[in-house]
Amino acid sequence: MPSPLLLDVKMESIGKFSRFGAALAGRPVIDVNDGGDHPPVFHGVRYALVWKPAAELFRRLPDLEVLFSVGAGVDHVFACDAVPDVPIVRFVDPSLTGPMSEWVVLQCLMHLRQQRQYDGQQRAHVWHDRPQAWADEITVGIMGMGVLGRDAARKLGALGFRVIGWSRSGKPADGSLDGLAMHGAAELDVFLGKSDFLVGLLPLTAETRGIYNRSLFSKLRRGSQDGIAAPVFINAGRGGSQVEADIVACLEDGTLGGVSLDVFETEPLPDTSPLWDFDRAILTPHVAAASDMEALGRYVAAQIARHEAGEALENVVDRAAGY
Ligand code: NDP
Ligand code: OXD
Repeated sequence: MPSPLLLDVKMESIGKFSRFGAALAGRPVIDVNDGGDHPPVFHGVRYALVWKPAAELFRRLPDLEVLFSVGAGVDHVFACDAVPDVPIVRFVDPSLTGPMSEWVVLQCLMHLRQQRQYDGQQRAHVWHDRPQAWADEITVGIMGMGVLGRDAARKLGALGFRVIGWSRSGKPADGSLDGLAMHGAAELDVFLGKSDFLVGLLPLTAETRGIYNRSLFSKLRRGSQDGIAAPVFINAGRGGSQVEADIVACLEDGTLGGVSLDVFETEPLPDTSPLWDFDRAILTPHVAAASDMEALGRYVAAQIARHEAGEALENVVDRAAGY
């Protein structure tokens, strides 16, 4: 009998459980949120899949061997106490990467083609053509050149945008950048000074908390391109990396021309947030790349099969770095 997979997943899309279960190929599942009568300690449970798990969960899993994250990010795991000393495997899959790049490309095009301004003209029945810059006049700076940043870079590059990237270690960007790859604090200002559109695809760690703030926005390239309200900030990494009071103030005083945000300091975004009411703010409710449950089930099953065959797990988090 295979060891069960324990689930502690608080997200709406986990509703599609049937496809998830089928993809697990017969492995039993214990859902700690199913309202059932669960034991205080889950002896014999070697695997768990979590999203924002209960703070005390890990104390109930003495036999845990591998911890899986429902998403690519693992900040929700490190927010817990007593994170066990087992490999933490994050979700990396084309079903996540592709949609994220779609979202990033969509936002860059919305700002490039001034769609919000044309929406306003449409509402006011105004027929007026605006000066238009082209993609090859815009530099998109991507903060976070990991799995998601590299794919977005490739796809933006294919549309003609100039793309530059910034990361922690400056690992080679495997050809996804034809522009500059920069890294570390020393190169950040140069990177920002070249960026018309700034895309955030960083994980949330102690180093990246609050990194998108007024000081950073004020270093973006200014006064750039025809008609476009720039610079633009686009974030789908984590809301904890952005200072929303600064974003609001920077939209008000023109330090930022526009923003697209998928992630927020508090989710759901409180009804009282001024961000809701800016024409130049495009907001989506943390949906840039939702985990597909069937793909996730297949992924978890494949990783467990590797583990049980004595092969190395893939996409294991670096605990010291926090992502
Ligand atoms: P990766 O781990 O593959 O990439 C992370 C990138 O961030 C790497 O390039 C890394 O640098 C860089 N980085 C990390 N810390 C720093 C730092 N202190 N300074 C500079 N660069 C840093 O992650 P993914 O690309 O798979 O995912 C990124 C994030 O996207 C996730 O952590 C998650 O928060 C978010 N996400 C959001 C979703 C949504 O729907 N909104 C969906 C999926 C993910 P280096 O290359 O040197 O290691
Ligand atoms: C993720 C997310 O980290 O959906 O995958 O935010």
